[in-house]
Amino acid sequence: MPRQLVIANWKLHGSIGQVKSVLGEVAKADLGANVGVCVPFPYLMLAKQILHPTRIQCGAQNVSQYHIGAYTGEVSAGMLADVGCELVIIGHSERRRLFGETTESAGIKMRAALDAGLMGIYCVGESADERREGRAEQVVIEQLQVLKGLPLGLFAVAYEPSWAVGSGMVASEEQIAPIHALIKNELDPRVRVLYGGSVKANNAASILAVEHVDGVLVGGAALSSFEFIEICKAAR
Ligand code: G2H
Repeated sequence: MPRQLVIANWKLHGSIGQVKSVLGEVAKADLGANVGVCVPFPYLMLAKQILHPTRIQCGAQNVSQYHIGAYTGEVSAGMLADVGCELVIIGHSERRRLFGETTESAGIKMRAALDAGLMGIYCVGESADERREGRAEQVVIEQLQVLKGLPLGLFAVAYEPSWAVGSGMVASEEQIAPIHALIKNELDPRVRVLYGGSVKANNAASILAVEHVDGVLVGGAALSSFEFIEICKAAR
């Protein structure tokens, strides 16, 4: 069985000092998992430089759907690859909710990322209302449609119910396992499916032990080298 993946999502956090101190510690640690760290754009080259001697991959948290041209403020997949990025998170619930990301635009970004040789981490997940209304499965299936036909092995899916994101409320095993199974059933059993939403050092082992969980996407806890290293060590 391939090793589980642990991906850090720093969101809008960090500074040169924090990147140096946290990633410096992470780079020195003996991590069993396949690990990636997604930092804000300005810190990508520094992160790459620090992580270069390790197997830890470096990634961004968004990418443009455009390749080149008059698109002020955009960063292309080719530019990410050019600075040594290997990963990019696409369609995170915060981008969908706060910045108008749609399933359609996220799908275009996934193709742009894969074309540039990046691994796409595509986020799906329902809101609290959608779960209450019994629509979690339907929402996730709709979000997955844009992945149909993409080459397996070049992307992973992160199931992040938005009510669990940054809230301290972790989805239960009974909520995680069926959605992960649904994602594999909808795409392919070999697609890696990560769980994201309030993963911490003290709950990582139990989440990583849930059936069909191939790894975790970690937000707040990834800003502490101690917590993040503990989470990586919990991976199989
Ligand atoms: C979910 C997760 C990382 P947190 O957004 O993508 O963040 O672990 O802070 O809930």
